[in-house]
Amino acid sequence: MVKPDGVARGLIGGIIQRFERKGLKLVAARFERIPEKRVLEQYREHLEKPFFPSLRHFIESGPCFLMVWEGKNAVSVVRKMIGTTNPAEAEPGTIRGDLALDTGRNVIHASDSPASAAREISLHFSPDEIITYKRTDEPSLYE
Ligand code: IDP
Ligand code: MG
Repeated sequence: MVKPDGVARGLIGGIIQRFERKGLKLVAARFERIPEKRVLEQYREHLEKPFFPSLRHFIESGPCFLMVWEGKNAVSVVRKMIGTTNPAEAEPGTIRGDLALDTGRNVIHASDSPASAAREISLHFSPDEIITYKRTDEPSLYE
């Protein structure tokens, strides 16, 4: 999901374009201010961390753009594309490496494993919001 800083900076379109051009398929999306309950649930592993209050406050401060992307090894591919948590250390060419400076304003969230992806998708989307369709370039994307 594009976090409130990425939305405020007008980065949604450029981020979508990166994933589309990679060959990933967008199967669900929503633009919303995430309610407190789902913010706490999404970041539950960080509840006791010192940065949690500011993280939570920031995520609740404005709208986010939530997306589900599908494709071969989508979770690990997307994690590589977003770059490391601290944008100052993120490789150039990654989203955080190209577009951010500060850990607390790192523009984008992505699930860190297939298990957390399954959990986060079901937290934010109902099954009928996940859309099945074909991209016409699929035969050229996969061997
Ligand atoms: P990730 O987003 O790369 O998966 P996590 O360790 O899961 O990184 O942390 C979740 C989010 O919490 C980060 O993206 C960042 O916005 C925030 N965060 C993590 N560590 C710190 C920190 O040390 N200071 C401030 N914010 C942090
Ligand atoms: Mg994480």
